[in-house]
Order: sequence, then C-alpha cells, then structure tokens
Amino acid sequence: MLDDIKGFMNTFSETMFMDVINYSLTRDKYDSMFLPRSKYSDLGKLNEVRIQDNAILVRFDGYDLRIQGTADGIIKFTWTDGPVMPVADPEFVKPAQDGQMYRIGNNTLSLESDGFSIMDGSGITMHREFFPVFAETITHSFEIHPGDMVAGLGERAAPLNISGHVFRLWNHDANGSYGPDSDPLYLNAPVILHGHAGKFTLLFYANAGDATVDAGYSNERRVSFSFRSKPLAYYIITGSLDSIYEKLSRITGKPYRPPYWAFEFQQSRYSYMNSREVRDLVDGFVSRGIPLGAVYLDIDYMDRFKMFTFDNQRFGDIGQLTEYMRERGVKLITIMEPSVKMEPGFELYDEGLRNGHFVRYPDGNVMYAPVWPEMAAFPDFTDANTREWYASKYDFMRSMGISGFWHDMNEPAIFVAWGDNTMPRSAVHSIGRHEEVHNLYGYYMDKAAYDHLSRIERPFILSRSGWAGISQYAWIWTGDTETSWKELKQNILTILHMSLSGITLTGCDIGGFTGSPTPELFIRWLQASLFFPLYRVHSDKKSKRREPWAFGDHEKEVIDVIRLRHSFVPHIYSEAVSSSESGVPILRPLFWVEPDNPVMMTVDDEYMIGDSMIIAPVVEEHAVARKITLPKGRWYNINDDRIVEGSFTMDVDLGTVPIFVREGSAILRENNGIELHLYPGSQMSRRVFYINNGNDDARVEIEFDGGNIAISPPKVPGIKSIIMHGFSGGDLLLNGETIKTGDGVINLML
Ligand code: MIG
Repeated sequence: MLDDIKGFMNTFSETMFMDVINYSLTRDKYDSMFLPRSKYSDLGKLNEVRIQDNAILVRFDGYDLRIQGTADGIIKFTWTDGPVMPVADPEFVKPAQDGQMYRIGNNTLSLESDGFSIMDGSGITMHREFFPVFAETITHSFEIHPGDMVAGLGERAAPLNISGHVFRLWNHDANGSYGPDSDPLYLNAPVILHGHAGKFTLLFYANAGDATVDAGYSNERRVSFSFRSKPLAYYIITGSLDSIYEKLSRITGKPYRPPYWAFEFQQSRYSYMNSREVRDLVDGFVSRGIPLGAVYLDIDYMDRFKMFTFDNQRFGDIGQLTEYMRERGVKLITIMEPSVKMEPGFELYDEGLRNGHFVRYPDGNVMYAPVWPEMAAFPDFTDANTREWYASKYDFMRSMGISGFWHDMNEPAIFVAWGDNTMPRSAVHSIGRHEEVHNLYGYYMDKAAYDHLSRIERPFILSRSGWAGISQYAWIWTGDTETSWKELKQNILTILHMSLSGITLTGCDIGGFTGSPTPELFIRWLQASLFFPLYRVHSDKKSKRREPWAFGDHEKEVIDVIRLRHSFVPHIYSEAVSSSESGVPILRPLFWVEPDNPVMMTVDDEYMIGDSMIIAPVVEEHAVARKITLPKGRWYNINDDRIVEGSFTMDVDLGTVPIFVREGSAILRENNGIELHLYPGSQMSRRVFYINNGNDDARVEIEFDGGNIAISPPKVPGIKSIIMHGFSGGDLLLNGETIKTGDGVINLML
C-alpha cells in the first residue's frame, strides 16, 4: 500500500491527488443529474401474431416483437430499438405458418403461453426461452438442464462450464492484478454457448451496455441476462459447432488475416526504458540464436505520457533503433492509449478540442479524467470522423519504423478515488450514452487504427478491451494476470471462453503479469501457451527480468520452448488464415470434436489447435506424471510418432510438452524452411492449409486415403521438404507415384 502511494507520488505531479478526487466528484454529480432512471413499460398481453414480409410479428400491449430467420439456422428476435450496434443482419427468408408452429429455414419455432421453443429438423428442442420481463432492467431468460454446457461471455476467469455462477458484462480494468474468479474483466462479449444432449445453441445479444448474467445460479434451470439499457435484440444460432461460429462471424464480422510475423515470439516488459536497453535486448536474442519477432515499448517511451510522442532523452534516436531492429528482422511495437493529455499547446489536444472530437458531458462540457497523462480528454471513437482523425496520427509512428500497436487502457480505464474506474455513465457518444455503449469503447478504438492501417498493410493491433467480433480488427491478451499456478490453469480457460465467444486471436502475459515466476512455472507457462496465436512474455515493473538468459541454469529449457513454438509458427499461421475464412476459432475445447461425450465436457486443462492437434500441457507444480484424455480416434504422439487413444497417464519431466496429432492430418513446421509433416490415417480425410509467401497465401489441399496421398497443387510453393510419419514399411502413393518409405520417417527433397 505504502509502496503504491510512493510509486504514485514519483510518477505524478502534486495536483494528481486532487484530479482523482475531483474527477470522482464530478462524475457522481453529472451521473446523478443526467442519468434517467430507467423504467421500461410492461410487456402486457399478447394480441396478435402474423407473418409480414420476411418476419413473424408478435404484438404485445407494450412491445412489437419481430422474429426473422435464415434458411440455415439463425433466428433473430427484435423486441426494442436502441443504440446502433456494429452487427450485420444475415439474409432472412420468409417463415411459413403451420398451426401454432412456424417453420423458419431448417428450424421450427413454437409459440407457447410463456415463451418460445426452437426445434431442429429432427424435432428436438434446441432452445426454450421465456418472454422477457421489462421492469427497471430488461431480463431475458432461457432454459438449461442439469449437465448442460454453458460457456462464453468473452474473457472470463471462470471454469470451463460457467453454469452456477453470476457474471457482469462491463469492460473493466482489473486494477493491476487478477486471478481465478475475478469478474468482470477487460473484455465482455454478450455471446453464450449452450450445449444440451450433444447439440449446441448460441445466443448473441446485440447490446453493449451494462448487464448481469445469472447462469443457473439463482435458478439452476435458467440462464438470465438482465440489461440496464436497450436494445433487446438477439440472434439464436443452431447447427454444428463449426457452423455456429461461421454464422456468428457473418453477424459480428470475420476475423481478419493477420501478418505472419505477429505469430513469432515477442518480448515485452513494463518498461524497456531506453534505446540502449532495447538494442542490448535484441543483441541478446541474436547472439544466442533465439527466435524473436517483436519487442514492445510500454508507456515510458512517451514524453510525459503524451500520445504520438517519444521521450527525447531515452528514445531520441527512435528511427535509428527501428532501423537497427529491422536489419535483424525484429519489429518494434508501441503502447497506445485513448487518453489525450489536457495541455494547451499540445497539438493533438488542441486539434481534438477545436474539431469536437472528445467525449462530452450531457451539458456540452468536455469530459476530462485523470489517467497516465494526468487530466486527459477522450476521443469519441464511435464517431467515424474522430476515428479517422486519431488514426491518421499513426502515420507518424509508422514513419518512425513502428510496426504494431498495443492498445491499453481502452475499457476505458480511468484513475478514480472511489466508484467505477471508467467514464461517467452519463457521458455522451455519437451513438448513445456511455452506459449504453460502454463495452464498445475499446472496440471502436481498435477499429479506428485497423481501418486506417489496413489500407496499406495487414495491421497488428493488440488490444486489452473489445467486444464480440473484435478479431476482425485486433488481437486480445488476457491483461494483468497474477503469477501463480492456479492462474496458469485459469488462463487456458479464459482463452477458451474467448474462443467460444468467437474471439480467436488471443494470448496472455507469459509468466503472469504481476510477480516473478520460478523457472519451473515460467517454463510451464511458455509450454501451456505454445499454440496461443499471441506468444508474448510481458510483466510488471516490479517483476524480475524475464529475458531467456535471466533464468540461470534453466536458460536452455526456456530457449527450447521458444524454439519449439517457432517451429509451429507456419501451422498456427495457417490455422489463423483458415479461421479468417471460416469464422471458426483456432483454439477449441476438446468437446468440440465429441460434443455428445460428457467426459469431454470435463477436460479443462487441454486444448485443440484447429481440428488436428491437441496440447495437454503440464500445469501442476513438480509434476512427474500427467493424465491425458483424448477424444475418440487415433492420435500420434508428436514426440515419438506412437499411436495413442483414449485416456492414459504419461511420465513427464520439465521439458515434456505432450502434443498429439490426429491421424490423417498435415502439420507445417519451420526448420530452416518449411516442412510439411504428413500423418496418414486409417480413414479418408481431407485437410486444407495455407502457406504464407509475402502478401499472398497459397492454399493447399491434401487428401489422405490410406497409403494413397494426393496433394494439390502437386508442387507446393514454399515447402522445403515433406516428412512422412507412421509408415513401417510398405509402399506409399504420393500423387500417384510410388514412394518407398522404409521404416519410420523419411525426408523427401522436392
Ligand atoms: O495502469 O502500461 O495491462 O500490460 O504493462 C497500468 C503499463 C497500465 C496495464 C497493462 C499492462 C501494462 C501497464 N498497463
């Protein structure tokens, strides 16, 4: 505590204490004067149901409900209007009436006395919901059963199955450190997956305001969303898990296609303080031959935390630094914040003020609040002109050689003396009151940068906050996690909840943000994160150094994991391209492939990469053995090419990373050039992968049919060699030509 106050005094000027108190007072004053007390009128009774154009209209006393659906399993319910959300409606088809039932595409909707049910083509009830209750909040509920899977809601420090818990949807700076059960966190997405009897339904609410989600806590048979603001509009999506996420991405936006380099190992800390330190860091990697894709500059690179500035003393030679790094193949990424220092004469501030780009109070006064640059104004990113104005400043950063941007504090986070550490609820944005659109602040900051930068290249933006669909603009990391074994385990699930919310470009601070991991914990964290799209070491100011060579006797083990990751970069990249095509998340829980097996619902310490690989990282301290559960089918242990199945226990040491490849798969590996590893199977299978060559990605298809393998196009561009696994003698046909495989692995030079 005393330490924190001392730190505060060293960082900020004397007036900062008063600023924090003044802001908290001003916020409370405005909120009490201007926030309307919401009281929604009653639903009343149902008067009429009819089909009009491509919708079913259901008229209640208080509300006109519109139900629309697609041919392939999306049904939209619109009960009210409200602020415009960044969603796109899919193409709706005309429903058909059949007594009390309505056919919408391949689903059937039935109207009941207290709600609706949705049945699939075989007549099985997929979803049953209740008429909403309009009172001080708007509450919408649906039914769950014992043993059902409930997951999603964005970034959650929760178990894999979230039923039995209560959550809040309100993007929130976790105040410097969090562990399991902390709620809410930086990114909330109103997306929830419900699995019952091997079938899944997903609900997506187009609402970015404050909400509480009671997931079977008060009533174990119900999940209830209580929204404080409008709209009440939601999409119900049915189908296979793959098709559910493809359909969700049609509404919320598809993940973008990221640059290849962003998947390489990244080193960060709060903060590398000057150019010298960064050069030494890069030299440290280069001289040891450790792969390094990017280095981050945290807030101390700026001149008094002013955006788009560099401290002259410490980073006066920024252009030379980035040039030095470029020659060594390393990118530099800078932290960016939404706050614009209130300082007359500071051009960014003057321009923003002059052109009305800042968020205001309802009476028209600009809303100022203290954060790193002390009193600051905040761009209204919900406005397209403001977005373009702010994002055009990134050109300066690019001209200094900065390749990527790290969006922090964009919940937005504000320093307060008491109360909520964000903007006043009554503040005004172009699309609504802050309380109605709060969860979109970071999303629109990311969109600003993305829209601008993507005109010239594939951008890299790493963001702390966001909303559903954020992967079309930015990557997300799980923020200020504590350094502990339980958080290491938790973090895997936090990432999977994001996947199950359709957010696919994710990662964490490897080693945890606050604390200094033992070498063992650090190595296990590197291993557990092996396939996270973002692979970045980052930590707090007070933490011990985390460069690979800071781990003494364990330096080699640390470097081995980083090299192992590096070998998988082409494959993870390929999965990311597939995800940008399909909308299906890269990382998945095991139940994805065996949704009707209750055992798979309980596996919470393994994850899948696409549908061909599983990692079962060791996440227990001092472990000497690891229990592994695999979904049905035959899997290759990647370390010895043995076929394994079902459940078994494996001996492990500190270097063990259990990884399994499904038979009938193709895996790309980097090894001084790209190798294509083929794992033939007993059944026919088809795989698609992508190989990056600069700005293009070559699409390659492989068909496995026993010992007969067909690759198209036959000469795969950019591949150094093909490596066959699992052949013990016998002949193999590759594109019709016989190949003698001999024993084990062979290497085919093309
Ligand atoms: O108020 O920029 O989550 O990664 O190092 C803390 C300093 C601000 C929070 C981020 C963290 C970053 C830190 N930031």
